Amino acid sequence: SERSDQDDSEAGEGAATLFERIIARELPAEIVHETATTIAFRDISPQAATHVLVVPKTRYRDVAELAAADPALLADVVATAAEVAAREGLTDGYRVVFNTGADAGQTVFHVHAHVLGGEQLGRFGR
Ligand code: DGP
Repeated sequence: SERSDQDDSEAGEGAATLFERIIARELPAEIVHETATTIAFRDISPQAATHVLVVPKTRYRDVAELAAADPALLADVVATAAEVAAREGLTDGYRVVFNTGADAGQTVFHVHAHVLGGEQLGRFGR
């Protein structure tokens, strides 16, 4: 049957998420960095001059679940974010954001860090 990506993301372990399909190269993305445990690619709808998503190759629904299950993998995600910032030339700083749940507007339930920079950023959300 027809199912959206968001439906897939809520379907448990059986269905591949959008980001799992990017990891598998089944969907195109502009990949900027990859490690054994993480992948980084440009956000399709950039909210800053530089906007890259860092995704662990193992799927957890959000950063809280990742932290509880595999803190070393969370550290890998943060280290990859720093490496991306260096590669992107974000020498004046950058922001790392994990949207978690509905009020934060999380839409893809495969944990990802947003790396934002390349300009002076506003102070947090509305
Ligand atoms: P959120 O779940 O709100 O933290 O953000 C999900 C982000 O994923 C959002 O900023 C847009 C981005 N996104 C959604 N679909 C695609 C896609 O197919 N390719 C890429 N590169 N980014 C996507």
